[in-house]
Amino acid sequence: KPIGVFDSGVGGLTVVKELFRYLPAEEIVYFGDTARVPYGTKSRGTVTRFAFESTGFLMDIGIKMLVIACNTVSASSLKEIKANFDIPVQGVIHPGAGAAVKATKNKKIGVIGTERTISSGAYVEAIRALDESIEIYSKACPLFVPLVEEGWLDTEVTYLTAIEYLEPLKREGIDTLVLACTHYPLLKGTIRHIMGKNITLIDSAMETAKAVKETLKSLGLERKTDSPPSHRFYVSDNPEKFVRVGERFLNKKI
Ligand code: DGN
Repeated sequence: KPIGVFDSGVGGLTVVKELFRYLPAEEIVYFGDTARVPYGTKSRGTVTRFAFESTGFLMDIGIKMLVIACNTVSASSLKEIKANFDIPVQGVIHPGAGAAVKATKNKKIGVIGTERTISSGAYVEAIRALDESIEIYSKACPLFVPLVEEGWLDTEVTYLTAIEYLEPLKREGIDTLVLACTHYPLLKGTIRHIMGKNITLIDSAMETAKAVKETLKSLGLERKTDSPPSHRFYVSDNPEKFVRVGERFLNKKI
C-alpha cells in the first residue's frame, strides 16, 4: 500500500519531495485540498473538520501510513486524527521541533508559520517538552504563502516582506529558525540572506521525511519490491494550477 499524504493545497509537495529523496522505493498518494486553501487563517474546528475529510478520503483509497504534510493541520488536529483513525500518523511539528532543540547552542529558537500554526502554540509546547529552558520567539508570516505560490522567490517585494517579518527575530539573537510552514523551504535563500549565514534553518519537510523512514522501518512496513513506484495526486479543485505550481515545489513533472 502507498503512504498517504495530505495538505491544504500544493505546499505539502515540499514534504513529498523529501519523501522521494529519503524513501525512493515508496509509493505516494497525495491529496491537496485546493478548493479550501488556505487553512492558515481558519479556526481550529474548521481545520479539524477538513482534516478528517482528507484523512477519510485517503483511508478509503487504502494507505499504510498517513503523513499530515501541513503545519497548520498538524498544529491544530494531530491528536484528534491519531485518536480517531487506526493507522500510523506522522505530523510535521515534532520532527522540526526535535531538530531545532538539537541544533540550538544559545537556546534561542525562532519559529515562523501561518497565523493558525503560531497561535496554536504547538511548536512552543513541543520544544518546551524537550527542553524547558529554551526561549522561543514566534512570528506569523502569512504573506509568504501567496508570494511563494506566485513563484516570487527572489523578488524585491518578497525580500522587503521578509525583512519586515524577520528583523524582530534577528534582533532577539536567535541562532536557529524553524520553517514551520510547507511553503517556506522555497524561501530559504532569501531568509538566510536576511538572518545571516550563522543561522541554522530547520526544514520541517526534511525532518518529517526522516521520521517517516524510521517509522516504516520500525514497524516493518517498507515496500519490498523492485518494480518502480507509481504515485498519484488528487486535488479538490483546479488540477491545472496544482500541476503548474506543484512542479516548482517538487522540481519534477507531475
Ligand atoms: N500548508 C500550510 C502550512 O504548512 O501551514 C500553508 C498553506 C495554508 O494553508 N495557509
